[in-house]
Amino acid sequence: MHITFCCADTRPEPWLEGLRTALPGATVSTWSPGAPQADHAVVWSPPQQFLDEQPGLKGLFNIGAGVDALLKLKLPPGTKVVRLDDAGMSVQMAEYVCHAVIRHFREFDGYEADMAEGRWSFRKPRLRAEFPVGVMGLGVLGERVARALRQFEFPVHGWSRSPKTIEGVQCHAGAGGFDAFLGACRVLVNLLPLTPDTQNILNRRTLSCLQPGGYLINVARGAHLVDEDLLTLIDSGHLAGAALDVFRVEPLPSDHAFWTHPKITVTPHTSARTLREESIAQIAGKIRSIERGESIAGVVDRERGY
Ligand code: NDP
Ligand code: OXD
Repeated sequence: MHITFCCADTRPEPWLEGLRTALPGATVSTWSPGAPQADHAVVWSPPQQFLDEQPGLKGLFNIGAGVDALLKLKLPPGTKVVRLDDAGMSVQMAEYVCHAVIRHFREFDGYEADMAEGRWSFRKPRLRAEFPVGVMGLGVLGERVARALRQFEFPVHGWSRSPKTIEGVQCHAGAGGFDAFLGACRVLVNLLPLTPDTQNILNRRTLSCLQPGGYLINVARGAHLVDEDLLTLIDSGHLAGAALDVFRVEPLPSDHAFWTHPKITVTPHTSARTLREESIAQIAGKIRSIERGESIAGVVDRERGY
């Protein structure tokens, strides 16, 4: 069995070594133009030439959860496209989102500013009931985040394409349930995949539906958000601010208004990092299953886009 590795911005050696250890007997190598056909590929943002030259892949394993960049390419029709299925990401995402919600709710940003000025001053406690949090996308990451927020006793709403039942979370579904979901939330967390249906979904109209003093946490993809609309709504006072981890252009250009806006927190696409060991174990397990003719979880529905 031959496994080829083609991942942009990733040091190949530890991955190759890990895959060789997890799949003894397999030949594992980095792809270069003209390389022979492999059985499976481990990829992140591969060039189109790679896919054109590897039409017979059985599995194309993305080393991230989001497959939007991959699905923009022309993919071999018979190949299974497989996303990372948690692999240590959901706990990181829960940490990031709970931190962002609590930092905003408890005004820790304000206390940091006070400390910088040597000021000892209390802020009035806020009521959790007045900070309902909405999670857009209740998949592998969104469900974990919604459950984690419940642990802190925030009222939690969730929105997904198909109806869900999650204990303690008020679930809304489909286009018909979208505005009621938004209107029920003051803090909005985006964990949707980027698809033609969800591109620009965080815009002036939808963000205006949030309760006054709304706060946005975008941890999914930059192209979900219309940047100018967020700035307009913060500057008009309808939104209190935002914590942003993902951007239309990454790295975020140095002259972008988000860098210096006092009500916006920027992090460099780091809310849930790919963990190498967990990811290799998961991918190797799925390759073994495919080779045994078994079905696997995490196969992307190309029509749906996630
Ligand atoms: P999943 O595919 O497991 O979940 C996607 C969820 O979104 C599902 O609940 C799905 O509904 C819902 N959904 C999809 N389309 C729509 C729609 N049109 N309307 C309403 N709901 C919709 O994805 P993950 O939870 O694993 O990941 C989510 C995204 O997070 C990734 O696609 C990626 O972009 C981003 N991400 C960001 C990272 C970072 O570091 N910033 C790290 C990892 C991921 P249903 O359940 O009904 O299908
Ligand atoms: C992912 C990401 O999709 O890192 O996994 O954003």
